[in-house]
Amino acid sequence: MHVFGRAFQEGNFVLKEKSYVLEYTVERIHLGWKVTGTVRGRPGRVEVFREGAPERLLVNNWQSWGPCRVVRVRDYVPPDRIDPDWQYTASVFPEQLTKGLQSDYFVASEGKVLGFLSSRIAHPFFFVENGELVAYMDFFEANFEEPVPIEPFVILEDPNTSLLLERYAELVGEENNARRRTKAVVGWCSWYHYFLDLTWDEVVKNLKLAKDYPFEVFQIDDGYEADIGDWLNVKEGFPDLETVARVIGEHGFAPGIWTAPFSVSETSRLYLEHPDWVVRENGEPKMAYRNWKRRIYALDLTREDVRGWLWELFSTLKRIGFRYFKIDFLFAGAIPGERSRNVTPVQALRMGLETIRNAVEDAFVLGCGSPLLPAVGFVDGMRIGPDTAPFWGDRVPDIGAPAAKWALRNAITRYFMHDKLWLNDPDCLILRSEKNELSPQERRLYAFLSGVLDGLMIVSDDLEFVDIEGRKVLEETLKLHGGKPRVLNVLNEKLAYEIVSFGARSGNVKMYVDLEKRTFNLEVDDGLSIRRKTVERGDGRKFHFYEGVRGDDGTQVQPTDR
Ligand code: 7D0
Ligand code: MG
Repeated sequence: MHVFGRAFQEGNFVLKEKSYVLEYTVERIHLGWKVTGTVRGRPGRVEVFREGAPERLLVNNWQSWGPCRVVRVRDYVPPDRIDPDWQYTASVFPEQLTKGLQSDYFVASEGKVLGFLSSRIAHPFFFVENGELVAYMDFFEANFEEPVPIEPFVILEDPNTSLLLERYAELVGEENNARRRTKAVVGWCSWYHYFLDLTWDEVVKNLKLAKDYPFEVFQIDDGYEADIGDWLNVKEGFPDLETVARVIGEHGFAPGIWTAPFSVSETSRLYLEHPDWVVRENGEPKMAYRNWKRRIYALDLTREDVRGWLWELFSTLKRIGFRYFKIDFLFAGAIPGERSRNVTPVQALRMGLETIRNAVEDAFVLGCGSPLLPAVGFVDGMRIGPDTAPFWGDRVPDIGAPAAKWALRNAITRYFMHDKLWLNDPDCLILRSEKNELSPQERRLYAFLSGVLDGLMIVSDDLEFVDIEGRKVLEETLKLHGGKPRVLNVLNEKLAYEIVSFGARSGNVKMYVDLEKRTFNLEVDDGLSIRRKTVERGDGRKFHFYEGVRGDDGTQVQPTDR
């Protein structure tokens, strides 16, 4: 094992290269070693670590929607083409994906976790080349006259890989001053029923029905706005956003709203008025991605005027009553390209995230479509998987496309980030009995597993279609919530997981879930000899559910004060 090209050894070292000087320390920490240091000059791409690649590797994509999965290193076949419309969801360096196996930020293998503790300036990642696992930090084109900190790197070893992943997340949380809210966010979101066909009548209808649910937050998603970028202009049929927030607040919920704040549609007023605000390539506006049948550009977040606009936008939304902000397609803020200042794309992204955080003060921010490490410390919650869907998605490829199956897989493999980097959002529960291809068992599997994993609990249904059975599923789900989850066999390849959660509201919970067979088995033990009942069957087996409620989850999203 080599660190900065030198056989592994504790101590202080200096690496002098033509274009940069890197001073670093390798020191022992609990369960392993930590590498810290500073760099000056124009480092470009720096090799941090190198050793023989293990047989199986947990590889992680850089942003919310991308897969986090176990790969057999020798069998890995890179894709021969990356969809240019979505290339930057796959990587900040999409060109290299056809050349080999990449993992962003960390990797795990049996008994070992290698990971970077931050992405403040550089993009840190792993690549398998010629049977070797190599870690890099890429500083893009940046040139540092004064030394800047490198992204700290850790090597962790213990037979219990789950423990190591949790330890890694703990270190990342400390390093980035992670925001730590400990209580549940339970709510409603419009997306997975209404998609872009949201209407104000349906919002009001659901607000009335929501009174019977334990929701804190009521969030409108994509489908209210005039265009991408024109967030304060509503589409036809919607009242102004001040009214939207007021009506939601009057029904007793914290008003929530979706935006894609670093994205600008080619058709938007924002772009027509400020064509100079977007990231460029060879002087021309650069497409960040294509969606809504349009080219989407990325805001240049290094511009003072852009950040002024962003601050105005979010402080206005806060002032008119919104308290929960789902901010989406954040990767756009970090695409490589020409910006007003010579900082890295990662620094640019963080300038935008910092501006939003300052504008909304202590309102709840949910990151989505977001590079993971750069967002730690700015967001309260984070989507950690692809979109769910009202279908299982057995034939949907595992590349970030909507599917209940792949959303759940990521919720499992990234479970350890929860409560350490942010609150994990496993994406919405879909409980309705109509307009839903999920079987009753698949709905319960999704909900119960989300409960056991302790993340956000957001329902996304036309509540008119949620029957007594759906209501019961939500009630049972909330009893499984509130514990400390651990996935015992996170590196298994069969998508058959064994998960425990200590101290959930109904007691200690054990859940076996098989995402291929779509079956589960759930056991609850409250440590007392109280009555237990059989509630559900998975895979033909019975499991037992104990009565009783424990713990408390108060409100953590501020209500709008009026
Ligand atoms: C996830 C993708 F991989 C690609 C994409 F174009 C969108 C996406 O999910 C976002 C977008 C779909 C919407 C609204 O436009 C929802 O808010 C969803 O929850 C997000 O994750
Ligand atoms: Mg918790």
